[in-house]
Amino acid sequence: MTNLSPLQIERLKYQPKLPSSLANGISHLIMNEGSATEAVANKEDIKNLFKNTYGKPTVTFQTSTEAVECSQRNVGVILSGGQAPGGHNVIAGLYDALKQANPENKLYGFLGGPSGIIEGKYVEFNDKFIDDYRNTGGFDIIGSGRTKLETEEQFQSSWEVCKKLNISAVVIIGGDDSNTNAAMLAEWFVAHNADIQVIGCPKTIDGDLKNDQIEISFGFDTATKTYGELIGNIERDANSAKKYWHFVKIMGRSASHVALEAALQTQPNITLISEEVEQKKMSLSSIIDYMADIIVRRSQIGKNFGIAVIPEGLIEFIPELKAMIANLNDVMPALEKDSKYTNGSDADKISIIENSLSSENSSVFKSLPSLIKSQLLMDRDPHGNVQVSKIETEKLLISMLEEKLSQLKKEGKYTGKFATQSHFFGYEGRCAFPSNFDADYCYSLGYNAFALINFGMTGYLSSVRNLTEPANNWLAGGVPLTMMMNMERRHGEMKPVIKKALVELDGPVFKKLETNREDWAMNDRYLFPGAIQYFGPASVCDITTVTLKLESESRLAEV
Ligand code: FBP
Repeated sequence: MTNLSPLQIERLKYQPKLPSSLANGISHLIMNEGSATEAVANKEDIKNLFKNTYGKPTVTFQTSTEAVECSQRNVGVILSGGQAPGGHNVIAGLYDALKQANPENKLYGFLGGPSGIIEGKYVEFNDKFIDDYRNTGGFDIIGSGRTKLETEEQFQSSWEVCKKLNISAVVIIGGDDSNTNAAMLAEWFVAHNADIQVIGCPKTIDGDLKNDQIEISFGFDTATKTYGELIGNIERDANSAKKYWHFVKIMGRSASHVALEAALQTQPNITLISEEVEQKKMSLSSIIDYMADIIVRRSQIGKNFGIAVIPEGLIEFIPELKAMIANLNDVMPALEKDSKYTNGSDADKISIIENSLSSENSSVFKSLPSLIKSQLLMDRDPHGNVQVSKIETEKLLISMLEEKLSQLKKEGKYTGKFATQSHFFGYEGRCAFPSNFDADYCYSLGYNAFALINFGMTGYLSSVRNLTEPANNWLAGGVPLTMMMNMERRHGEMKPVIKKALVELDGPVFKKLETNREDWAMNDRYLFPGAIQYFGPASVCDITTVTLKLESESRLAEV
């Protein structure tokens, strides 16, 4: 590779750490089975849809002194969904495990996400290919995509491609939607006696693919540290100039884990948490009242500046907007087949939508600025999700606050200045060099995925736990994908999907924000985490997120 930065050169040399249970290699492992599992909700529906892969036990690995034979295998790997730091290391870990197990093994990378396996677009990895990408950010090694695997034709052509390459296992590195793909493909292959295993790896900066067995998805650590650095820098700027309110929207499609973690790292004046908004049934105007109150009170003590952190998915949690978006999602599939709608201008579309929604939802839609209306009508992603990254919620809040504050000014209740800057931090963090934590975690997840393959498992998610401990104490194993599934409405139909883990309002992470919120609002307690450190004391370089630390402390306290 040419054009390498000094840091890139150093990171290529980093040797990621493995849990000690995997450190003796794939050929020296024992797999222990736990008890049978059940889906997180809609158990009967999920059991019926996944007749062959439902109810399997969780498994854990332990080293053994006896060597087991590792027969020759070809494996395919897919990067799926949004980029997350460490994806390349998952592939490196998988490759190293596979080659250590049997040098004749082959690893193929499907190009451009799940469409690669359907269309037979692939590369074969070799040492040089893999070495250029070790410990680097991005998914550019093979690219990614969001194709939903669900039709008979897609499954059939994936099978054909695997047969052609003699592939007996596929690893899908993805978030909740991509691992839903993995579960569907695993079931289909078993049902058709295809003899192809499917293993998932928990990826997503959103941090919403977690449960008792999966402590965190990879990428969350690096992405939140990157946003933490950026927010910290903005806090310092705001505190220096003392003239702007900064509104920072933070990526994280649905759950607010990323915004919450970034807030705990930096202690801004206002942090909105979507899950709380939903639970307290806060309307858009009550959110504005809450924010305006802090802005007014700060102005009374001479502080016409501050930082507000806003989760990307907020709009879908505000009750009246949530109901309206659900109605939109139901009416849009039919409208998208109607040329009057598809060929219409933005204004035509808005007017057709206003007439198609229920009267209550239509008036909510009408109350929004036209910019937000058009953004709400943009295409859904292939999994039926609103593309919240394209909705400028931070600007919506600013414009509503401007109105509210000028009203308060007229009433003589506010005399401050409200000058704003808006930011959206998302893409800045998704391809950063993985932190030491993500570099190690991802490598272990990939390595462990091959251990699951070698034991013949299918429909499992690679699981590495005990993550607040040093890497050698991490616990490696697997979790059946069906255990995380429930039924949800997508594109107007009920579908089996992996349930997203939302922020728990009675959990220790949110509680930490809640207890400090008023203090942080008025007394600038800004924290400046600085840039991610890769070299230096472990207390700085290997530190995990506040979320992981608080959740682990709380789990230990329960035992
Ligand atoms: P995944 O769930 O696929 O990991 O994607 C996460 C994410 O980064 C969200 O936080 C964000 O809303 C979305 O992807 C953006 O999607 P895109 O990359 O298509 O713009």
